[in-house]
Amino acid sequence: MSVIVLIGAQWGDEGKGKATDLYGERVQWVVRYQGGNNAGHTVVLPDGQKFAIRLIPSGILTPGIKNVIGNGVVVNAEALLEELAGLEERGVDTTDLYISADAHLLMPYHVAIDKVTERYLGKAKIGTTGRGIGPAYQDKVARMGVRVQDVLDPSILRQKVEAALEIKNQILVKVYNRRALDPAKVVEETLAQAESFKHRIADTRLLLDQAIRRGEHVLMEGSQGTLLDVDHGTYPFVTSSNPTAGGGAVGAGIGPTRITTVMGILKAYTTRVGSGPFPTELHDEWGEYLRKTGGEIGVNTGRARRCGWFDAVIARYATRVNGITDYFLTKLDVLSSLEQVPVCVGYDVDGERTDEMPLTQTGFHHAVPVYEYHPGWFEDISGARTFGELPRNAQAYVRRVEELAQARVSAIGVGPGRDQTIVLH
Ligand code: 2SA
Ligand code: GDP
Ligand code: MG
Repeated sequence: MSVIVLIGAQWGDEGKGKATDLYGERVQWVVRYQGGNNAGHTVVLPDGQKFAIRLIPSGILTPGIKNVIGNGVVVNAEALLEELAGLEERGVDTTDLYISADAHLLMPYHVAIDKVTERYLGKAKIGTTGRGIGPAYQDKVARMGVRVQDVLDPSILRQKVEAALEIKNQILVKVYNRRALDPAKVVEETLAQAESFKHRIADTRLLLDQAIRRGEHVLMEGSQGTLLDVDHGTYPFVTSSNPTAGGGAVGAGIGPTRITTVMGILKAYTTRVGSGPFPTELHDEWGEYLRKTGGEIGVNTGRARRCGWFDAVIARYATRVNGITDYFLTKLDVLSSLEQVPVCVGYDVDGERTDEMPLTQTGFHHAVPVYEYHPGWFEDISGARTFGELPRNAQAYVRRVEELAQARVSAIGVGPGRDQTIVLH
């Protein structure tokens, strides 16, 4: 058996959906362990069909795979049903989707509070997806959350929603000058939605344990990325969960000793959505070039992603905090046709050179990248299927990334398609 955790090594959108889809052929289970419908994973099937997956594990697109929404996820019931309907409309069999009884429900008031808080913060805003993720996790940690299992007991659900709204309505009305939400209506809507997903509620820890004992393979699919982790990321410009590998054990209920592989997904350059420091960000025509060539637009919100060169400091940090054993280097094709390819190997922080993440957030804000320049390649590499078919300079770039990131590159993406991948190990 193997338990693989697949995580983003940068600020998300590294191409995790495609990677999950690729490894999907080797596993029987795909598990989401954190985040919610703030995620956006793109999968392009061999017949060219493109799917944008938000809350549901990407494994849903591979027939025969069982999919789990783990206890660490926050579930917006309306978004879940919409996504299910959208998949079913396109002929996807959604039978094998199980939802942890202990996952939290993301409620309409979380969305309202996320949006008004961002507006209230003005210039200091986080640049959230506006999906209510932060407020939902706040309630979870404050022990005021509503869990998926609560829909099985309407009187408990009512009590919890009433208690939560007692406080939330004060905030919405008094602080933000918004309308109060009616608890009875919220409960009624939640119960109506539950009719369509109740049959999927399960003790998913037990299901996964039984599967692992049978020798089946499990893939834990991270959303967002290492630098968006609430503990290890560029706080406060982060999401409110733990995408890093350790979060996989917690958010799926699979003990850490059972994890066999930690696969980091690493884009051959860097992108970020939302606010926060980003040392290699390009504000010139090269940033625009990467955005256009790489199609760097948010899957959920349609926001343009900020773009910059590859940052080896971040990659090495991701290797360390996740215990990455292997990398999937994506979007190498986007770097074709550049005279030279810059790689950030360290930072100058207020006149001092460092090759590691600065100790403080202020240090990271001040970090100026130190670049080395690699000769580029002009060949179209999207048809390459072996490492040997890559131009020599592209091979050298990959080897240098490997050396700087301190973990081997096991796969390389040369296009968005499922088959546009070079597998090395
Ligand atoms: P939130 O909504 O509370 O999680 O936002 C907090 C920060 O986390 C960032 N974040 C993301 N960054 C990249 N991609 C994400 N998913 C979508 C995608 C984003 C989209 O795959 O394209 O459609 O815009 C994602 N989700 C959260 C967010 O930008 C904030 O910086
Ligand atoms: P995720 O959130 O990490 O799953 O990534 P997204 O789906 O948000 O963004 C990645 C984008 O890159 C998607 O549009 C993918 O189809 C695309 N993509 C993934 N791998 C490659 C690759 O190797 N080359 C190119 N050109 N596109 C890729
Ligand atoms: Mg994404």
